[in-house]
Amino acid sequence: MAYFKNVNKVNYEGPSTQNPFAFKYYNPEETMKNGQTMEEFLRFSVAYWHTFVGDGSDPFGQGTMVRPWNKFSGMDLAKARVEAGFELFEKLNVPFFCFHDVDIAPEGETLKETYDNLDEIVGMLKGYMKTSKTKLLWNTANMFTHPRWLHGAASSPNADVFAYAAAKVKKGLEVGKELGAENYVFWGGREGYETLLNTDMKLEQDNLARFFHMAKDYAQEIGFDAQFLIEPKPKEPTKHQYDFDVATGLAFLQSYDLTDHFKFNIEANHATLAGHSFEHELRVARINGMLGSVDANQGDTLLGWDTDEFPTDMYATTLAMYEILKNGGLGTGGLNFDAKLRRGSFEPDDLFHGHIAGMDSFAIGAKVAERLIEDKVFDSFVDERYSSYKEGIGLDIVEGKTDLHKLEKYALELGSIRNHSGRQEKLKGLLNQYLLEALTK
Ligand code: XUL
Ligand code: CO
Repeated sequence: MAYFKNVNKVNYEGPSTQNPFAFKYYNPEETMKNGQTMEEFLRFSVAYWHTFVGDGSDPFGQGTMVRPWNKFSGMDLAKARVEAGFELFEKLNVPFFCFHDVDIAPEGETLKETYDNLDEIVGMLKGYMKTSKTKLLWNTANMFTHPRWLHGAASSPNADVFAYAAAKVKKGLEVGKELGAENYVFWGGREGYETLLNTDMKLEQDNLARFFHMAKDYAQEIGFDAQFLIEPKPKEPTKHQYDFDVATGLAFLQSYDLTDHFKFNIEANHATLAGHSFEHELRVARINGMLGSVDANQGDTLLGWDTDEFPTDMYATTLAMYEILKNGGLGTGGLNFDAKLRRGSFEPDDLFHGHIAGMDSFAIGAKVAERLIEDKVFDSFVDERYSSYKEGIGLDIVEGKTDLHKLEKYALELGSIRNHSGRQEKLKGLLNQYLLEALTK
């Protein structure tokens, strides 16, 4: 059955096309400067939860999304979503998708029943994946929706909940292996606290680390070599989440000897919720060798919550691609559209409009960023800005050849200190020039 009757395969038609169901900038076959095709480099992925499950409900109103598969329920609905899924993947020509366990199959009355439901749908997914090019970028366990997680999962004060969470992740790792997932994601939706008055923070964090170690051990035991990823988010749903941002997550991984097994999945809107820019989080991860994957979306600067919009801000996509190119790509990671349509964009066609806009925006970002890097627009400036560390006292500092005695002696002999302009406005103007040039070429 065709669920998206209005849309045929979405092809690249170039910037002047009038066809709304065509790519204007994303040309999967175009070779980038690094020799990879855009498809190989950008590694786009569809998020199962927003695209096939999300109904558009918000705290004030019920769902609005018109989805032809919603005439089914239970396992029939789960199966219809798989059919709709592969139709959309093929029409959008995306290489990857991602899901939480509960997105693909309904939870049963018991854990065993949940496993059975999962097994049936995983079998069906596997069948579809045999003939489709779309692969699994990552899977994860939803440990935040059901009431059992009300105090957390691996950081719950209730050991039974910890055990239940462990069972879900064990199953998730098996499913990931079965479907050839390239990564496995942990996002601690309820791993945090509401008030310190009832919280043993030390035990909760120790337990979270124990949980990650057990997951890593089990993955090794079954030969599942996916990259593990932590997805930082400061708050929402909890008031304070332990995976607050990349820097906090990194300190956690370092404290608990987990850095060899984890990288970060960075979500744009989570960065802004933490008071950072998207590129800041990518930079922190990159310079620490921890940039694994990206949840591509954007927030709204006028709103203080996670709006998960499809990414269309070309400054953000350009500066994100700048970091990703500097990282040498995302390795086994990708650009997963953890993005949902606005409540008013309720028609199935809108799913295509959202993804096309997002894919085109990142393609523009990639093209602009690779030119900025090739022309050393910022690099040459940054290089010059730090040139005092390439010789004399600066080189001694960098090479560890000084101490406070030597530096004091040097400072006492200094005449006047001369600083140089940071040229922020000039650099921003250059960024505009490169963006516009890429768009008009
Ligand atoms: C929630 C969020 C999650 C993770 C996976 O804000 O981003 O969907 O990506 O659990
Ligand atoms: Co996400």
